[in-house]
Amino acid sequence: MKVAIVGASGAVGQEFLRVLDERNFPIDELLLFGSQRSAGRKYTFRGKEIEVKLLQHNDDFKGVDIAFTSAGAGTSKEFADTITRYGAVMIDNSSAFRMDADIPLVVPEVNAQDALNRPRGIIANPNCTTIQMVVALKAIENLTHIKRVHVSTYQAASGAGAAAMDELYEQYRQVLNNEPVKVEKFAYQLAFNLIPQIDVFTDNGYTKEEMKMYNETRKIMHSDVKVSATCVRVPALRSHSESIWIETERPVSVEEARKAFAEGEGLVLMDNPEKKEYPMPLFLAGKDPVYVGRIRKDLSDENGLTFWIVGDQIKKGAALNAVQIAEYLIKVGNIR
Ligand code: 11C
Repeated sequence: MKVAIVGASGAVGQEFLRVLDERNFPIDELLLFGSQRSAGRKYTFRGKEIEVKLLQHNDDFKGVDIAFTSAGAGTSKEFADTITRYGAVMIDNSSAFRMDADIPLVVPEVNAQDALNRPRGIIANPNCTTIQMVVALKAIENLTHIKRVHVSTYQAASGAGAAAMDELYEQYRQVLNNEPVKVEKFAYQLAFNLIPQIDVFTDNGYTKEEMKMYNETRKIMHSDVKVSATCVRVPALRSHSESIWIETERPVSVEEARKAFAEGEGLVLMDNPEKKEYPMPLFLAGKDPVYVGRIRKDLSDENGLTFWIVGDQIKKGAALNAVQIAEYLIKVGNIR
């Protein structure tokens, strides 16, 4: 398999290198691409040093089977034709194509088969908050239809990239040293704070991030579910957390939900209130699954259930989900 990573120097690009290696992904040749800024950097993969090439409109993607792209929506749009021209499957982590009718939007635990129908050779990887939420929702949707979701997210600095993670560290250091706090990657100081805005506001008062949760969830689940989200940036480093309330067609008991989550693909049940066991971002960074805990009946709605999930934003929320899509294509013999 000839594999390319576009955006190799970013937080997600670097995670691709780790995930591909730890999952023994079959690679004969790995190509790394980046912008002017990262071209020339060298990274080691399976003992071999690979230099990042400048992403250009040329024939570099000839012979490439799979291209994982994570360099922003603008770059994905500009280079999609160049990347897919010779038959490479482009698995794109950006928001560029997610809602296009002829581009599948895939979370393997939920709708792997959608990846087989890709007229433009592109498969979109959903937004991180959507990915981890639909993995959990699927376990309940298998029992009874979910009609409504209310969700508040607690999103780590990692969602804004590697430089934003560094900025959070720096801000804590600056505050503790009584130095002026530098704010570049976030709208406000994030250290010792919460910011109830991720991405820009849309006309209905919701942010783009919140509308992604609405639209992407419906597309992935092939569902008429309504999703109302409040997305908040919190000073955690790299795992996103979500407080989720669902209304189902028929009531689901806590015991039934626990069993469904425990057996759900890609999920780990961590729900033991007596022992103070519940998912927390500090302890779950770097892990593959989505963790579920704090499962309760909603006190205001017979058909309501509420729970808490945590998933590593860079892993399941980005690189791991994309690699799992590729693994599925290999498994069913559908790469070319
Ligand atoms: C964040 N979810 O946490 C965003 C990052 O559409 O892929 C990913 C944005 C996207 O800031």
